[in-house]
Amino acid sequence: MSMQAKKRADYQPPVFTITDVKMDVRLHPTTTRVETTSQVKRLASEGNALALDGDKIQLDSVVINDQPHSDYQVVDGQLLISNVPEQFTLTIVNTIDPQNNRALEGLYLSAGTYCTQCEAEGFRRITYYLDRPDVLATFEVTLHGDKQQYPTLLANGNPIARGDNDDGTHWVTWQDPHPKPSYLFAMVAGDFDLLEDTYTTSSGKPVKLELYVDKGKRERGHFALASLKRAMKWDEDTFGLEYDLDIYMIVAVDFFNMGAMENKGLNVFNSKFVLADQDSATDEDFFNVESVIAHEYFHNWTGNRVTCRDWFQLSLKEGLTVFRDQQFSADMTSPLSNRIKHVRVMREHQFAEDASAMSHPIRPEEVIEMNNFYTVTVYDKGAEVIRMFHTLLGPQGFRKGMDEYFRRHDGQAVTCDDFVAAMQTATDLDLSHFALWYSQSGTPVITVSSVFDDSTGKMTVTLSQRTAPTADQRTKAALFMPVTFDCIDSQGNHYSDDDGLVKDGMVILDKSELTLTFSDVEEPLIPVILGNFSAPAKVHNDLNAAQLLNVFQYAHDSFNRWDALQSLYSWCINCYEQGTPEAVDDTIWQGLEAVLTGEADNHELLGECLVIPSFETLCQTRSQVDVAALNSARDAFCQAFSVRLAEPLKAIFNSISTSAYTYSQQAVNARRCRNQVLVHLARLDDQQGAIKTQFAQADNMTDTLGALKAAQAGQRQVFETLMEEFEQRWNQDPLVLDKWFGLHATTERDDILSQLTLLQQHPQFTIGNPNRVRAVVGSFAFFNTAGFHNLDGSGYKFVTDYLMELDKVNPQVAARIVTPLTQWHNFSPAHQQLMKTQLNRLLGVKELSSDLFEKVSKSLAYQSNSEQ
Ligand code: 7MK
Ligand code: ZN
Repeated sequence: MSMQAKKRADYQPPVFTITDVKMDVRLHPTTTRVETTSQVKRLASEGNALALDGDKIQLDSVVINDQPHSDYQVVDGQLLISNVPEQFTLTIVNTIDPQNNRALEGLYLSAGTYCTQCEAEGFRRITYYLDRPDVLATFEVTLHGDKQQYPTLLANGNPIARGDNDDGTHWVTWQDPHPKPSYLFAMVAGDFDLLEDTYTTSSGKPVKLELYVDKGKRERGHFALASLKRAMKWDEDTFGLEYDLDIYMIVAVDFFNMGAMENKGLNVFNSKFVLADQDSATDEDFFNVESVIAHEYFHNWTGNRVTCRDWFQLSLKEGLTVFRDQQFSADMTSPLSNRIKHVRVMREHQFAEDASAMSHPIRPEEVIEMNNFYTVTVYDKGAEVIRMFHTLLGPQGFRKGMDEYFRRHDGQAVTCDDFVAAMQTATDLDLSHFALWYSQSGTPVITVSSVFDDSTGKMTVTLSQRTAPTADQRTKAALFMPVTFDCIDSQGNHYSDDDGLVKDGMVILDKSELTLTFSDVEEPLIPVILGNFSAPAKVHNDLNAAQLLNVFQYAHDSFNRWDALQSLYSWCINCYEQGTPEAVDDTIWQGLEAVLTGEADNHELLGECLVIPSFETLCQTRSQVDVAALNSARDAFCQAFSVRLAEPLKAIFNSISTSAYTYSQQAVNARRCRNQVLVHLARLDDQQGAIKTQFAQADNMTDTLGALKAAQAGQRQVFETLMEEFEQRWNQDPLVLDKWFGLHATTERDDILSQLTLLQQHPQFTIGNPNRVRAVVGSFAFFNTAGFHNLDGSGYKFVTDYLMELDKVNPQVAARIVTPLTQWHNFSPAHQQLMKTQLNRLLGVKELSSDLFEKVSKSLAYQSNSEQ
């Protein structure tokens, strides 16, 4: 393992390439034998040795053109083979140990299933290879395994032959005709239930669809399969993209580090993004299944057919594919709640990452451990950048750019610059300035300031932008941003600017400052910007409570309306923090009451507007946070909200009926709204009955969990009773139990650490399963604000102790969970000290993984903005 950073600027094309690979794999728990025969060709003249990547594998033999070859050595994990011809056949035999592979990278055996994960650099744990995305080869794979234990043997592409061996094993040969990089390689062996279907593409080609799930879980797979068909249709309709093999397989496994993986023709999924039925899955789970199924399917074009030249270009495929899955979800469900969901991710997580030691552009400049760069910046900010192209070009222009991208680059491994160049052909706008989004990190802040002149009736509104220095970059330049602009008065009239700079409700902010003028104005107008979150920026717009309520009432853009209430809540919480809760006066409560009564039938908008900003979101507009003070201010405001608005809240609750479960958008919105109202009612002593009734009567997991979440905010005794009942009902179903683990781990209580210890002793808990670890330790570190940030330091220490154990088992998951500790700079000096103490303990660990090393060492070296 290397602790050395690799730099984007140091990219070199490969010296050799591999065009064809034949693999023969004999599965065995501890000594799986892998024989790999590759056609190797020299591309560049300099350098003699062929350098192959390898990790944790046992080399048995090297053969070149059928002759044993001994001129090789293993140096720093690489196999250096000297004295090789210009073009040759290379056969390597090695063994690997899938059973003891608990990092879940490469080939591993968990819960009786063999499975692989190769992105980003896991293939080198299977055999020595040119494990880089710009080496594309066709693969033919023969898998041998015990016929009883592993009746299903899968690999990429189409099955071309199968048979039985004399020793009770059987074999299947798979051929993938599409050249691919090694990170898209996959194999699976197990004993599954199978769901089958077919899809006929728009040009009339039939495709076999196969979904493999754990025995007994077949009925929970139907929604995923239906989602796949919707995604296939959508990509044909929206982008003219058809599937390109005869068979598309999805395998759901319980042990998986991430959400899912787009291996060519053979997706592997974390079972939580496949299995869903009304009893065991919430509306949110259904949504996630559909969106992750679509995401992996869309990768077939954006990722597989056109792939990344090197890992610094990860956003080329991920930002684009996230944008595509977001558009799909918006079309399948509803645009507003989708947009709000993604903006919450940006504000709670991406802005925090940008303000931390791990700050990086969507196309990172340097990387120690690639696994650490599957980030909200690369994915979600990357998708926001693609969205800006879409906004600027319009749907047709964007489609034209995409067509050109595929025309130029199908079958190639390319860069983000190649993507921008293809998009450029679809527009007269100069996109060169836009390239800065790929190289500059940090969150731009747009400040709105206005001057109203009573005597002339003129008003000017100035938008200025600034990006603060980040850990990785000191100097910043002005970005190119499409900014929606709406200007209203207190009666709800809308105004146009004198010079027509605002076109179709949008202005381009491409310099540090821009001024708009308005004439014939009788009162200070209210500027409303960044509707639909048109650029990934923060906004400073000093509106008072009355103005924010005006925005809610009159703005054209629903996102702006929602956002105005979020700002109002944040302002109110600030009053509580400052010890002036009375500033939240009757006019404000009446305004909020008007929101509730006025929108009582708009369940989608109201459901979102009733969510008080999370602690994490509130942190983004505050510095040196005193956790207990902010937390109790937020609690106090929530309490007042429940008491002051009890009557309209009860009225809404009673107006939404709970009819038999269907997963339709209208029903989802109604349930979300009702459950959100219930959380507010739960803070009232006389409403505990409503929670118990809902829990007892629910015919679906959404309402069951809604009752539990409400109970978590309500009386402890009710919560405990319902949680016990839930555990008895679901203790044999780990995927459902994760919800219970998560609720326990995020409950505020004095004895939370002993509770966590109990959870870890639960029969279903194991450190080897990432879903369990995330549900217990991850939920605590990310979302149990009071417990994690306890000023006696015990929360930080608990997480750190656990990470020390976890790092030996699964460094990738450990490095994700360490994130909240690395964001010490958000908090007050006392917190900072305690957090850094724990980070230092981690850094002192012998044989710390490169994953944790990179994040912990960067975090400790970081001088936060306030210290600069
Ligand atoms: C999503 C990579 C894979 C983080 C979020 C995913 C991963 C990590 C799914 C694994 C993916 N290529 O499709 O992006
Ligand atoms: Zn992806």
